[in-house]
Amino acid sequence: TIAHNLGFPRIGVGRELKWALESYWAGKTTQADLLTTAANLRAQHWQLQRAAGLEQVPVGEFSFYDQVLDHSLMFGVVPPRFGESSERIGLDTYFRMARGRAPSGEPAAACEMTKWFDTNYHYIVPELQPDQRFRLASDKLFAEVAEAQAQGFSPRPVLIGPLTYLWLAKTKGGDFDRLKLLDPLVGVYQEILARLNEQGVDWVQIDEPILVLDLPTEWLRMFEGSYGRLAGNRPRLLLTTYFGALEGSLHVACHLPVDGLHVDLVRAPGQLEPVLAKLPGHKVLSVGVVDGRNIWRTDLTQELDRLEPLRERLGERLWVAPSCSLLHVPVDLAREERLDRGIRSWLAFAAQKVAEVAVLCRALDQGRDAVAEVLADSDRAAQSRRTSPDINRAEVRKRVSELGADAARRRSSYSERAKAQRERYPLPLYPTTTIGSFPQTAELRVARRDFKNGRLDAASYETVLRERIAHDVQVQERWGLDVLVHGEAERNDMVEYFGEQLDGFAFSRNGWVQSYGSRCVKPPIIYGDVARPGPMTVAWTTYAQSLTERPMKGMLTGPVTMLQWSFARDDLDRDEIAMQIALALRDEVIDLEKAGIGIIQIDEPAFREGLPLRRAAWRDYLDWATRAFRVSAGGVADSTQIHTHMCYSEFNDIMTAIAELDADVITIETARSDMELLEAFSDFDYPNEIGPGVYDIHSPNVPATEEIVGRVVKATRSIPAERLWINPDCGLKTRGWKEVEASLRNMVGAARLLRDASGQPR
Ligand code: THG
Ligand code: ZN
Repeated sequence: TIAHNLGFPRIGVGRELKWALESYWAGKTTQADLLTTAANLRAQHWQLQRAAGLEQVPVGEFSFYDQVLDHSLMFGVVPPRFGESSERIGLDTYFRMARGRAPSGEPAAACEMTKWFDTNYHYIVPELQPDQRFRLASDKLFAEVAEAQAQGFSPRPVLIGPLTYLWLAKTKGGDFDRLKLLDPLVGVYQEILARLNEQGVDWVQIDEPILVLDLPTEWLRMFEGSYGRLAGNRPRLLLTTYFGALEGSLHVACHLPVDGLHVDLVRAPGQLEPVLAKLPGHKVLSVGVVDGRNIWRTDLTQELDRLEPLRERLGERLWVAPSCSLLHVPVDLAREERLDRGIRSWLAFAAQKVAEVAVLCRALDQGRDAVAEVLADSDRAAQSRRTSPDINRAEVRKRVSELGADAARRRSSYSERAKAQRERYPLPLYPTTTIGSFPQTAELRVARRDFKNGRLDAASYETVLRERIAHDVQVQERWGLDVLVHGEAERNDMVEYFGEQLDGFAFSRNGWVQSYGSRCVKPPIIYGDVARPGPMTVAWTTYAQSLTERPMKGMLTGPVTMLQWSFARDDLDRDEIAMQIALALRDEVIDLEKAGIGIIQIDEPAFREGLPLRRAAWRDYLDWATRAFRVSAGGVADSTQIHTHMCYSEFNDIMTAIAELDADVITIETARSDMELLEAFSDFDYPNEIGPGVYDIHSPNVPATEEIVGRVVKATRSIPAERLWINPDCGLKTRGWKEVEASLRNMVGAARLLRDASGQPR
């Protein structure tokens, strides 16, 4: 039985690639240094996979920034604004496309970035022109194949399939049918496969994850013809699907002229039987049984119970792998010495997952006795996880199960609440506020690091934070904002900060996962029932409120986002985990209210990205996600104003659910689309208050006052002025103080001009 892997994380266990990239971008190291680091990482990762027991290693999934961008380069898909005309496109053009700038060369607008299916990984969106030509424009893949061969590995190159590549792309310079470009694109695939064949490659992995989406028939129909053209001079092809079940694409996926099919049996175990019934007898079936999207250790005995009969049926045709690329999990658990020993025994990162795949295959080939010790260890871990008292807490379960319908409802309707809130806070027309975070200084980061390493005591750390908060409050008063924030000096990542204070969450020290480019996140691990041992934000918020007469907004991360950006337990349904978090937040909201905080924001930036890949599952998700938010917000009086914030969302699909959140105020990202996103809200007749972001915080540019006035005037065509707030697009944490001051002063200036023009008091 062949043990294999669809892709390995490239960032490095100590984030070596991140540091090498950032130092190259800063001009501190040369391209040769960067290439050396990359080659070392590849060699190290191939060795690790072979040592674990894999015969083939994935090659070409290593990327300096993003694997979709690698394909754009390989196909010569470089937008004209980058002025690239060389035969082979180099690394600096590549970085300019990703970042809008590079160590050498003129700046140009960076390519768009968006989420890879339902993950927290962001890819660079290919931009296709109506007359787009494709040509083989990079040798990176072939060079890496040769590199692996020279080191004695058996490389299995990884390609994104032509239909998935086109699906992920967007058209520029006119709205045209991308499928028209399929034919010429397939020509380049033929050329690539022929070259890999010449290199002596045996198998190529070709990823078509769009086969698990609700694919329009015109797309599904194109598979057969294009894969038909890939027959002939090429290595054998393993068609890989992941993140879901094939369903409507089942027939096509099973009958394409390729040599094997990979299916995700973690997300979609039910598809095994239908696939077995359809798959022709000469094809390899690769089963993804080790979870590539989560960090739980596989229960090997239980897995063998499922695999052994399969091995009987398929013989040598059965391959075993993780469910998807391991890009979405951290590198190596061996680095987590500080993690609680019990919890650690339940986990597996990429290095451990590869070893699990190999052990499963050995047991299938040589019998369970050959790996008896590993199985016994796995059994013990599974047993301890099932019975741990830290995981199952009766009082938490009881509280969730006894929740009545009332818990998810505010006491009165929005219009009545709005009256009570206006009485409590007589804010001017066009009230100004910010999303919550202010820039963090180098001093603050050093203090946090020292505090975490025990070099700075708690009292001194607190002093640093208090000074920072006082500063942030003072500048907001000076600049004339109406609703203030404390600036979040005490927080690193918005999910990590809350997770650290809740029971049921654990933290790795090095569990980094690439988010985009060199940027990583360290998702918390939700291992048990979630409960709040005590208030989490009340002290900081009330301290900030004590410094000003103006309303101070309390700042929380919502239940759906906490869940979405964590590694969640797989032994409890997501709706139930979300509800446990919602109840913890509800208590925090009530405590803030008791402490006199009358405006509380519950951020849900990941609300849209949690939407399932298949439409049939949307209703269920939106129901529980909405309910979780409402439970977290539902415990307060009419006069307490609940805000929420959502980033970069395709709102049209979810407008009903957004209205059902029933937040008094929602702030959203609209500046980059020049307020066009607001149309979804006006078409829907959104009933509550909205703060459409009036400038883009992702760019260092300072918006002019007139520009902001123009945007607000545009917004008043969609939303009545009485229900409009004025705020930036998103948090200000990643910006510099200078541009923040200039931008916010202009923003407040714009609000004053607009109030004057409306004849209202300022
Ligand atoms: N938190 C979490 N997930 C997220 C975001 C977040 N997913 C979506 C979006 N925001 C991703 N954006 C970013 C932006 C910046 C960084 C990571 C993801 C970032 N990371 C630091 C780095 O890689 O250097 C590490 C930060 C740290 O040291 O804690 O800058 O906001 N959970
Ligand atoms: Zn945002």
